[in-house]
Amino acid sequence: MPAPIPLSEDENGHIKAVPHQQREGVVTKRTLCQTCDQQCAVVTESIDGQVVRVRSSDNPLFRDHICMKAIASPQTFSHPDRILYPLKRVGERGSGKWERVSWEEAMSDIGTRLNAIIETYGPEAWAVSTSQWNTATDHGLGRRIMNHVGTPNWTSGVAYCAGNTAAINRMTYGWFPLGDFNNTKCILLMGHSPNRHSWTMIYQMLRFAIQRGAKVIVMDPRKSHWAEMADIWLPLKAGSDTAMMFGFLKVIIDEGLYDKAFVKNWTIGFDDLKKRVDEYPLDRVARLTGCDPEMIAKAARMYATEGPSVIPWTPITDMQRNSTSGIRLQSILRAICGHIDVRGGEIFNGPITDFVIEADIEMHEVLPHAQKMKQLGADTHPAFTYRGQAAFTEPLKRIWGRAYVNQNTGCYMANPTEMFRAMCGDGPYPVKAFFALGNNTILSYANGQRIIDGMMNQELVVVQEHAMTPTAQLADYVLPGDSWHERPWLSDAFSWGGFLRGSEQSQEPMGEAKSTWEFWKLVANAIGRPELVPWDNIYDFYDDRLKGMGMTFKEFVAKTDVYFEPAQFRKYEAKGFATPSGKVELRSSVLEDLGFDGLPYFREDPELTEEYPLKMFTGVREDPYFQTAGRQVPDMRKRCPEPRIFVNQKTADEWDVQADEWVELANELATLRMQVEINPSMPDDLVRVPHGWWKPEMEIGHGKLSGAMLHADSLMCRDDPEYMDIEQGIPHLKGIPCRINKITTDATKKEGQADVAEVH
Ligand SMILES: Nc1nc2c(c(=O)[nH]1)N[C@H]1C(S)=C(S)[C@@H](COP(=O)(O)OP(=O)(O)OC[C@H]3O[C@@H](n4cnc5c(=O)[nH]c(N)nc54)[C@H](O)[C@@H]3O)O[C@H]1N2
Ligand SMILES: Nc1nc2c(c(=O)[nH]1)N[C@H]1C(S)=C(S)[C@@H](COP(=O)(O)OP(=O)(O)OC[C@H]3O[C@@H](n4cnc5c(=O)[nH]c(N)nc54)[C@H](O)[C@@H]3O)O[C@H]1N2
Ligand code: SF4
Ligand SMILES: [Mo]
Repeated sequence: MPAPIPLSEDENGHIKAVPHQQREGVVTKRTLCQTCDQQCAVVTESIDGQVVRVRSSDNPLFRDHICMKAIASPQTFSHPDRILYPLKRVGERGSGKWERVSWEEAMSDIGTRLNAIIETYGPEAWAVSTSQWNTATDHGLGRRIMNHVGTPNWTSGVAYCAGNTAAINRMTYGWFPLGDFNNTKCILLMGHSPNRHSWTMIYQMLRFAIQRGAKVIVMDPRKSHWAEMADIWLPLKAGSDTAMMFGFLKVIIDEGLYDKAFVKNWTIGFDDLKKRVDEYPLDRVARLTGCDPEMIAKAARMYATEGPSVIPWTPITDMQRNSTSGIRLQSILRAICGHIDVRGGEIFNGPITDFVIEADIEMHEVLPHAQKMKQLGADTHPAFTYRGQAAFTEPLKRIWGRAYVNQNTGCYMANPTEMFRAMCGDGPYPVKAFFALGNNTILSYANGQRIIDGMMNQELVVVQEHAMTPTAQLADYVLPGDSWHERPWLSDAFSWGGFLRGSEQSQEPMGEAKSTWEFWKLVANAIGRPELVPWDNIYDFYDDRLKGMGMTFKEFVAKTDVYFEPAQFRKYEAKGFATPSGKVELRSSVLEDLGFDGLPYFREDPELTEEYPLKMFTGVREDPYFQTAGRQVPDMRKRCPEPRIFVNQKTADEWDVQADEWVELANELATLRMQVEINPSMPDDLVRVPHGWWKPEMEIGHGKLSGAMLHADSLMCRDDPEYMDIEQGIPHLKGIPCRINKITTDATKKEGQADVAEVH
């Protein structure tokens, strides 16, 4: 096997792409990187059938759309610890003992056991958690099988990130629009902070927009690199974005800066909204957010009048206890300022004509109504469940021709917290079979301990992975997933972008790795429902979906880098919006019918206590890793070897901690161990906690989970009602009370040191 080419570094340790040399025997393929959801167009180079290098695309449109994770991907995918064969648990669940089995043996047992569980407890006892992009080749096949079998209990990481945004945007105008970064004149970043190695494509697009003269407003408690270059930086308190947007609206409405004709003709509920906004005079907003009222007013005027403006999608507002109101206020701002479905604003891209979209594959219409209503969370936090989205079926049909169009896979999800409760036996009915596909479940939601308990309480746990993650360690079967080097792909940007792109397969799968699409085909066979997947292989499947466009997948990829239909603006003038009223619902009839406030509101965080006087947020993504993945890759790990909290010097002094010191970070749920970074970007009394830490080199098995029990933020993320959004039921990851403990006792000190020593 040829060795992957090592990364080339400059004198600062930064990654340099190696200049492209056409070497003899090198085969190049045009691909879409799927290490994160950006899907950057990149070129793979293979020698003797193995990808050894990944470089930037030759298409000038995509120049420099590449980050260190893509460049490191040959090293990541050929890592000696990669899962390459099906593994079956031997011994107790979580004992860390495995034997290699064939796919046939694994799938036959999985099929038999799944059928037995469905027969005993009902189909809803089968729950699935996935990632949107790690399982990109799924293309809705999993939902299709689940819908036919009769279980609504599918959830995903997108419940906290972009999927839930899509579902809530619909409450206002029936769809989740996408920013026209190429033509915008004003960008409002609500925390969102892409950089060279974090969402590289968006980073490049934002930079180009600024070079063209676009204004930038940044809301961020931390002085991020975007805050430094912004026209206006609002250093708001963590978790106060919703209050801030009320301040924007107060100024915009009072000063008449909104699009009056649009509001008159295309919205309902403006007077009610105005009354609610009047409850938020600027001095109140200034108190709630900690920002200068004059600066708030300036920013609001800039957003309203110097547009067309965009509020790029951001997970920051997805993960707050006022998240539904926050996302609603974003959409209300866009709408009343006239920034929707206009050039340079936020555009309603519909499904591509003559293409079989994922909603057509998913077939939500076959799941009986009674089963839809059983979806976990439907009663308590329905916003993104079938129940919460039911009012959109008719409007979606009217506008886009289909009753169930999913966007970012997020519009028909079970609520994760309710799902894990049911897995523990504390739900309305038992969940007894759990599949995690490309999703490190224990680390990727809130209240990780409950997820562990829920997994331990299952009769069948199946994980498809690249690595022996903490989640895989509690499985009955760990099945090898292929990588994006090893599969073809057809992307419609999860029905969000309105464009279509293809990715060539660069090499054969290593070992016995299979795509998630193939996994689901095997599941359909194993449960005796082969008719649900009538395609022989993924190429047939893609060809079938492209048939209406008159080409095969291979023809499509050979010809096209990006396929899109020319943008049309103000499409609502012909058919209205995909809401029950056909208008932009400033006061949401859907939320009201579900029993919630139809207008946005702000709930203040509970008072801090003496025990937990600090606040923490999870985030500021780490360049070398994608979320919980990649810490086994040496070239990446050396850039970010340990989980580090950021605090400023003042907070460090108050808590008597030094740079690089190992400390405990504690709250009601857990005590983690992290290293201190004194970071001047941080405000007082706020702690940044990195997301998704575990150490693949540490001991596996229940109770240890390769260091996850010491380092995973999910263990500290609260999902009790005080710290959850009401309508969606997602946790507040931007302002959880906590404290710092010095590691004092000899025993813990020793353990702490051992932990550190193991890594170096
Ligand atoms: N507590 C907490 N929870 C969070 C967040 C947080 O900050 N804190 N962040 C949220 C956000 S923003 C997101 S986007 C989600 C992310 O949630 P996920 O996307 O589910 O999480 P990842 O850690 O990226 O990926 C999980 C696993 O996929 C595996 N994998 C990678 N590629 C492939 C593949 O091609 N095939 C297969 N089968 N497996 C693959 C990786 O090895 C990794 O273990 O988590 C959300 N959850
Ligand atoms: N290298 C790399 N890149 C990634 C990822 C990765 O894991 N690794 N993950 C990708 C994914 S899935 C996502 S969702 C994105 C997330 O990427 P971003 O949207 O950039 O989110 P974060 O990096 O978590 O935090 C961005 C900023 O939010 C600020 N912030 C914290 N709390 C608040 C708050 O309450 N309000 C406001 N307004 N700001 C706040 C932080 O100070 C920080 O500067 O990154 C993507 N890019
Ligand atoms: S930002 Fe990096 S990891 Fe994400 S798709 Fe682009 S190259 Fe891949
Ligand atoms: Mo995300």
